[in-house]
Amino acid sequence: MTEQVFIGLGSNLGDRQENLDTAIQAVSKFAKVLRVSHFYDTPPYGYTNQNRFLNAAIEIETGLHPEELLKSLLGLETLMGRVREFANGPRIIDLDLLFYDDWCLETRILTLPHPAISDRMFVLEPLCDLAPKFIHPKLGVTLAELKNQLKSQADSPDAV
Ligand code: PH2
Ligand code: MG
Ligand code: MG
Repeated sequence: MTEQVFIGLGSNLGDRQENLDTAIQAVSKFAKVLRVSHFYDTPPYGYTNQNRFLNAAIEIETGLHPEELLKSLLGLETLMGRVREFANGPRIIDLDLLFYDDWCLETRILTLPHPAISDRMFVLEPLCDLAPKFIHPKLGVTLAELKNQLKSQADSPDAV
């Protein structure tokens, strides 16, 4: 069994709250959902011409290997009707495997930790609800520190 596995959830199409609730319920069929973060209404990051997102994170316990877990998450996205049109575009549901204990790996289908954690407040904020002291196994700093770093970057103006 795993110690600390975190999944990030996001939705910006249809009933966003219902989509996240449905996804969490469905994840609990193949993993034990230990904790759910607060839910955050966030501005779209990356591709900005789309609806706001509802984001959250969950902590789970599982006997599944990371790639099996990823396949279960992607299968659930498809089951919920997700259609991939373009990168960072609108989605009914997005389920990202963020951390699998302290595993660092790069396979054809999976990178651990998820490569886009430290620059995304919509990921760090819910993660910090669950585990502010969790150490990012590649960067060697806590999630709370990453969140503070990102916040101070966003606050400080660029020199011209
Ligand atoms: N997901 C993306 C791209 N941009 N922006 C917000 N606010 N929330 C997301 O979950 C999100 C995003 C690609 O995964
Ligand atoms: Mg994502
Ligand atoms: Mg994804």
